[in-house]
Amino acid sequence: MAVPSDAAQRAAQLRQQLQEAGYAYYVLDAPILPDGVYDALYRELQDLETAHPELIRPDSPTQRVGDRPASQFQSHRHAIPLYSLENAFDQGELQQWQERWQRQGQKLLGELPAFDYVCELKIDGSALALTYEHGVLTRGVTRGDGTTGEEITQNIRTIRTIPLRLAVESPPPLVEVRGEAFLPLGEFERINQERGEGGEPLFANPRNAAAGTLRQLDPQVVDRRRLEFFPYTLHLPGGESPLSQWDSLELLQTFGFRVNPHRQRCPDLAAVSAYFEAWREKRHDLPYMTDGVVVKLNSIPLQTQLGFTQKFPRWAIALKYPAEEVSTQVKDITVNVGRTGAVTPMAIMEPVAVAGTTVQRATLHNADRIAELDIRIGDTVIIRKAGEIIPEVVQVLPALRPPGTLPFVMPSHCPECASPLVRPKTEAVTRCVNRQCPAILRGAIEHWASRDALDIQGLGEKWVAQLVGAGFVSSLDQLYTLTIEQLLTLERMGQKSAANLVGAIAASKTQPYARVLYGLGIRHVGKVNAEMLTQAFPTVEELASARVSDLEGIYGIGGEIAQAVYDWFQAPHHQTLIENLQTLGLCFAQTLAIEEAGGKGAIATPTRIAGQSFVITGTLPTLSRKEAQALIEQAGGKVVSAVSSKINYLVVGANPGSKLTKAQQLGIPQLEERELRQLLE
Ligand code: 3B8
Repeated sequence: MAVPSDAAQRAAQLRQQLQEAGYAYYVLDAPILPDGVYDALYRELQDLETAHPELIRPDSPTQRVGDRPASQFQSHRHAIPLYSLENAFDQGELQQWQERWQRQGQKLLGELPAFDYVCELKIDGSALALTYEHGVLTRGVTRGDGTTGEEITQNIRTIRTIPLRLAVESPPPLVEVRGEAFLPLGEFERINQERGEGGEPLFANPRNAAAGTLRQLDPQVVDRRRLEFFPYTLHLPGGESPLSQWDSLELLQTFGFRVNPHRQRCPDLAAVSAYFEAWREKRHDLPYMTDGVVVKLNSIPLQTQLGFTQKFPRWAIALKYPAEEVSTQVKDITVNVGRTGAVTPMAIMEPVAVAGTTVQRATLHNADRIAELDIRIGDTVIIRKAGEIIPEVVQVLPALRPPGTLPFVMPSHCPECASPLVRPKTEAVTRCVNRQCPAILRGAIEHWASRDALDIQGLGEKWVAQLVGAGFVSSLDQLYTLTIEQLLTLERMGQKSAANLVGAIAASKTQPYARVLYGLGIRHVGKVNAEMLTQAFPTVEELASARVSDLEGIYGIGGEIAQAVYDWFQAPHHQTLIENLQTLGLCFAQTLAIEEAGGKGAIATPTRIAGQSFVITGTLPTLSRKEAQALIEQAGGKVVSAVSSKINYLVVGANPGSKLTKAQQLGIPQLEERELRQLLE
């Protein structure tokens, strides 16, 4: 069936409008359309393309995120090798580099032409080569070994600062752009937090995180980690290249790229040094990692004449800031069993200051890493605060090794429960798989009680260890049957703390479904995924009976997550746990209270407190009693004067009266004013 020409025209117009709006939003950071309008245009284009798939173009904004994960990546040989840069670590080495290229230049040209330099910040990410054919992005390849990389076009398309089509009327037939893909620091931290919550190993630094993300098989996962890109070279094979690096960067900007704004022309090395010094401290305020400055000869004809050595361009060099690394001694190597059973070796070191903090533990990641570096107790090691976040051991100094040390061997049995550890062939992680392992149980309870999960105040590491040690809690649901009497048998537990803890545990029953789901600690299910899962499956019954394919159908839930959720619900002991928690009154459904709006024409008002009753005691920090009561009533709740087992919450201020004691005895949840306000939001 032929596509109506007006549909084709409209689709072309929408593509153009969306491309311009996306450019304004992502590249210029100056939106020209309200989000709602953008979304409406986007949906219109999507609908047109669904009705007429012939209209889909690879440069359509709808084609940024593919829906089919790759099974593996293809190798691709670079038409022009991707060289890396030679490093200079001080002004002397920089000077030597200048002398070297000048000697070479004189040899080739007889005399030295006038020259200047361009300085760019050295972005600490992953190098990419992008190909545009007739203006359309057709290929994206990683650096790999410089000669051959991996074709990851599908992933690169998700990067919003990379144009799918060059923004010029008649683009050159073939354009190759090179640059650095990177994760902004905020994204890096967000991803690591989510990974921590999901029980996954953390990325050591933004560079590893960017490289790991680019090699993800599932483009939806890539899309959720907002990678960015700064271009730095432009090749026009068979065409006329710009005459200078400076002009190349300008042209890249015209093509619709976001070019790093902190570039600078420098007439000589004194100006280069001034630029380097100016950024030494200031770079820490940038939202991305930089580890130095790239100095390039500006003249491209001169670059071409100088060419490359075996490994590096002669016309460019990276002037690096000293890495934040220090040496210290390893006093011990211990292993830590996390809530997923993952066993992580840790070095315990002489405390040492690095990048502004004192550290005495460093992660050794896994057994392979220890074997690779051959780290032993007693060794002097170099540690780095990678990405200024997690310290890691980067090097052992064998010259300083004391006599009589032995290679470290990973324990074969769990240090907590003595059951044999397992290591799946395809993974670097060693795990304890004993469901009753106290370390796993403690981790699971701590996670359940944590602020973003059930937020049980007062239930920290110390009490969890005692509760598990005493055998009072061997599964999450048993928290809810703890009594004050039991708690009083624990070391250093007083009457007041015991009552508070029982109250706090009971209060957690009112937490919403998404927090409960997150609290269960299913692998890969962090806060964000928990929220998405509860939106898509409003009850736990629906979620528990979902097939992998149903789960994968949700935006942002990739194959790995879907499988993990499915597997979790298949385990009979997890089914029992859900049943028990449900019986205890924990929330396993999205709640929407229905409020009658004056009889006829009832409307649904989403409020969490409709019909619930409150008692207020003591003086609240900012609200008077009347004000607090008014707020509660506006939100559909009611305020009563007497504490009984029927009330839902006690709102507690300064100098509370006997109502507090009574509420504690009854296990009534308590709220401070701040928490009340959150509840009413
Ligand atoms: C030639 C030029 C490698 C690079 C280059 O920010 C070459 O220019 C290179 F063979 O790796 N990380 C930059 C960055 C990296 C390179 C570069 N310019 N700004 C960077």
